[in-house]
Amino acid sequence: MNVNDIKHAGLKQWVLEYAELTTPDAIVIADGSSSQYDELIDITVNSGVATRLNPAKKPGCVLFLSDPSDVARVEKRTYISSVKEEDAGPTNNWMDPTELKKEMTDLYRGCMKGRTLYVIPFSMGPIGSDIAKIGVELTDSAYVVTNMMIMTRVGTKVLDILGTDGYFVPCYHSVGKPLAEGETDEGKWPCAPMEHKYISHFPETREIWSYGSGYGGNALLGKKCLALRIATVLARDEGWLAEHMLILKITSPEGKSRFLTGAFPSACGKTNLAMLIPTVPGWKVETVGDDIAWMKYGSDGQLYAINPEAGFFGVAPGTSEDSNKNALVSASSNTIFTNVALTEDNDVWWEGIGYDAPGKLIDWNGNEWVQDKTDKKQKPAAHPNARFTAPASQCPSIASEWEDPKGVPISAILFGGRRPHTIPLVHQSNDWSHGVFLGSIVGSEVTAAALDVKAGTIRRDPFAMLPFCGYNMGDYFQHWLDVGHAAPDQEKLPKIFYVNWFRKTDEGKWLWPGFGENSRVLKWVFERCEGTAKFVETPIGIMPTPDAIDRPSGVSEEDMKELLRVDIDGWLEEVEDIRSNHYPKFGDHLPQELATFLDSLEADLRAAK
Ligand code: O2Y
Ligand code: MN
Repeated sequence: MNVNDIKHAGLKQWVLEYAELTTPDAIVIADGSSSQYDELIDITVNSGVATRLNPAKKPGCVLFLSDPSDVARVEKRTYISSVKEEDAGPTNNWMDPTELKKEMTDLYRGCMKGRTLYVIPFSMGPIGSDIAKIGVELTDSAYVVTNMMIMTRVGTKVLDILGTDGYFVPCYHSVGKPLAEGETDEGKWPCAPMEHKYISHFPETREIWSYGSGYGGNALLGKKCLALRIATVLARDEGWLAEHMLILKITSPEGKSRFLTGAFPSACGKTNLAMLIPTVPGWKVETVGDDIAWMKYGSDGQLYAINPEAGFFGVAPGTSEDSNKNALVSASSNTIFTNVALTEDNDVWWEGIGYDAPGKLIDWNGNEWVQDKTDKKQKPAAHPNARFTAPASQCPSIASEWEDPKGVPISAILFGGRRPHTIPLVHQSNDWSHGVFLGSIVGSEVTAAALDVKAGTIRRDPFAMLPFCGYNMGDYFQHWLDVGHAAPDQEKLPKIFYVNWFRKTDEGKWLWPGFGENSRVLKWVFERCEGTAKFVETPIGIMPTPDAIDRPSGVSEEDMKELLRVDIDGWLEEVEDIRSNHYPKFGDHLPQELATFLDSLEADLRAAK
């Protein structure tokens, strides 16, 4: 298929205009076929940018090593370019759209010289689902095309749904590295310097313009850019929710199933939770999605969720048989690895894989690397944000409903973060609006995925959406309240919980083992939905009684008490921080309802002191 075969006149004209600006050597339409996927992989392998892995160990897998300047999402180069700065709000970078488009148009001019322009028609959500949205990404990166083919539904079947005049979200992308006559990449990952990288969103016109980075969330534009930043704007206008949430199915020994979603900031183990293997006998957890949920009311008044993605872009370091066996199996074939280390027999290795590095490796910088456990300062062989891109269909725990076009009915929503102190193992909101308050105050310790923020500090990350909300976050809080008020049946609203697997003692020891043992908390959540769990009302919300959650081995009765203690002084400090540093950022856009929850929380804590 070539560009002249595109039946959608608007799409064809848009492609040709971008080609005229960027001057590629050729235009190729991504048709979604496995033969085209294989050809694209061949191109990257033959050009030296990718290495094919050992087919006996990792069939159908390749490894890419990126440029050291291009290893993660770059929040400081990410813009919400609404017409009015106030509409982007205090948590987003903003530039005037006319100015930004002029600057980026200058960068795009001639930027694909010596390269191929790929047209990627993609669907976020099962093709043809009422909830799905279509995007078209124009890119000069074969890496992006192959990753998009795993992460989304790509190809001519999407063009068929678009027809001659269907709506699509237009997404421009370029790695920003034109080639001179006869020049090649010489096996190096192409990208532009940091000051030329832009990840831009135009909410009013629903456009995405990305330049200069070929990596992950900056370049696979269906994910964070469309399915979150632009989708939040669509969701606000159309009355639904586009969220940074996993979706899982939990089934009791009696065979009753419920679906939950969970919002956790980046690097809090969302993928591990979505693929959890329960330690509680007889219970089963299955995966619907690990990163993004779109939720809408069904005709029965229940909130339904779909996973708009088709793959996992998971963090490799720390992924092992113990921490997430299902992820390892998902990524054992037909997977693209980025920035992990290469072994001598062309397999992959990373820190936290569960065994020592076998012999001499090539690290993510392309240098020889031999593990030296005596050297505490040895640089890691895999980049801390190294990734696997694996098809969701390969996940052993994938739920049979994961592609159901109508979505799955949601019983509970979890919020959580990486909080060493104060926040208990689990507490439940008193109602939906109180749950919105809990979502609005989520905070977490920062780690590698957001490289431009200092690691180790706690940052407030409301609803785990700080880097992903496409409009003023104060208005987003109001939208969540409005969705609750507009529920066709208040009784059918999901119950909302705040969990924290990351509590530590003052000596820095973990109080809770996490991973599969988190199923004990999910069981309590499930039982709250059934109305059978033991609970107590407290100043911060509804909590398990000390005996309501079975203790895993290694967790003493004292530990459990501490995990479920309402730390009045800690919470009063939390209130003070929210009052002085967090809520004031939103000015007039902060819903009064949330300010009132903060006042009553403080009053209830003081009364309990
Ligand atoms: O660093 C990147 O480009 C990827 S970030 C990412 C990838 C998959 C799922 N979530 C995230 C995130 O940052 O939340
Ligand atoms: Mn994420």
